Amino acid sequence: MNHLKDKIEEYRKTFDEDAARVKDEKSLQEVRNLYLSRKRGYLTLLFEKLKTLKPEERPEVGKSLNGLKNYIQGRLQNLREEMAGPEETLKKVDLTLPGRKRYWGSPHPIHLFQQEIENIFLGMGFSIEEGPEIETDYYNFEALNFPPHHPARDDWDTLYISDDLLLRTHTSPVQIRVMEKRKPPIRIINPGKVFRKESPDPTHLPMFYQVEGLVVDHGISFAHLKGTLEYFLKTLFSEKIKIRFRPSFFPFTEPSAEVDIECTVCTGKSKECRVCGGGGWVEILGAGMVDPQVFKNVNIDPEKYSGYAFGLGVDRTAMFAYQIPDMRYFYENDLRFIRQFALK
Ligand code: FA5
Repeated sequence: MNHLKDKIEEYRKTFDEDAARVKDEKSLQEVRNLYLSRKRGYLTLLFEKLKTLKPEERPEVGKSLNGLKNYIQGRLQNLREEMAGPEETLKKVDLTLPGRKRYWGSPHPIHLFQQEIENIFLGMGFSIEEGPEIETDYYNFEALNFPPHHPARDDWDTLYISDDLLLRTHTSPVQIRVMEKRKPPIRIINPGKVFRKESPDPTHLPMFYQVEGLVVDHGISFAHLKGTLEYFLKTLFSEKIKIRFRPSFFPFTEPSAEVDIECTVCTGKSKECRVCGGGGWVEILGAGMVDPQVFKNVNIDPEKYSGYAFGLGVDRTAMFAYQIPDMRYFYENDLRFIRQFALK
């Protein structure tokens, strides 16, 4: 057995010396035959000798022998490629295959969509405000005219952190924060995350984005609200988008409305549509004229000023803008989906 092991080591060395002398196809073939020829190649002879070893000795020596064989074959292949030169290598490359594009990443589709919304409002002279995601009960509810224990609070499935702190359920608290520190005229939007204890489904998420809007000045009327929202939605979707204002209730606006657009997923043609339930309309925002009690809470005189406010669901609106049947796709982070929105 030791004799065979010595031989394997010896051939490894002599092969390296022989390989170093290879300079053309002929000398390469000679070295190959010397070691690998099926009749009298050095390695072929060693493999035959393997059979003479005791069965328990064979695996170890067999392994080294195979290692040497792989080494010699690999080295000879490299030598052949080195001698072939670039033209031969090019022949092996399929130039008709499409190139591999490197993907650099891109902002999230909801972020891009939010920017589109912001740009439309910036163009109308609105400015952008921010507010905290963790709110007090006062800003999320009380200052917005929800008295403690009022049943209207049940419409907002709230995640409480303590008795007084909560994850904001809407962006409306920013209305109060802005009116507390600034006096009219006010014309702002506030985009941001909101949270509700809800089970996800095609049109509901427990964490989603809203854009709040607030305008306060002398003589602001419902006509201003309607005209602004119509202009906004037509710019965001298209001139042809069908819009519907429906009477509704919010404690902080009076009168209040919810705004629906036609379901762009089925365009009202499918009775089984999972998105609009066959009704053909989908709600995307709540709105109304700022309630006089809210003005009083922030020391703005409701006799002198009036205003409107709205709160738009960004994810829900994006779903209809891109005709996506399920809002959850935005957050599953399947790159095949996400990359379709990437900035080019
Ligand atoms: C509100 O949150 C009010 N703050 C809106 C408002 C603001 C009214 C200012 C008046 C004045 P609502 O709960 O309806 O209202 O939500 C507003 C929008 O957020 C909905 O129209 C919808 O587009 C989106 N939305 C609501 N719940 C969800 C949810 N679970 N998942 C995704 N989007 C939602």
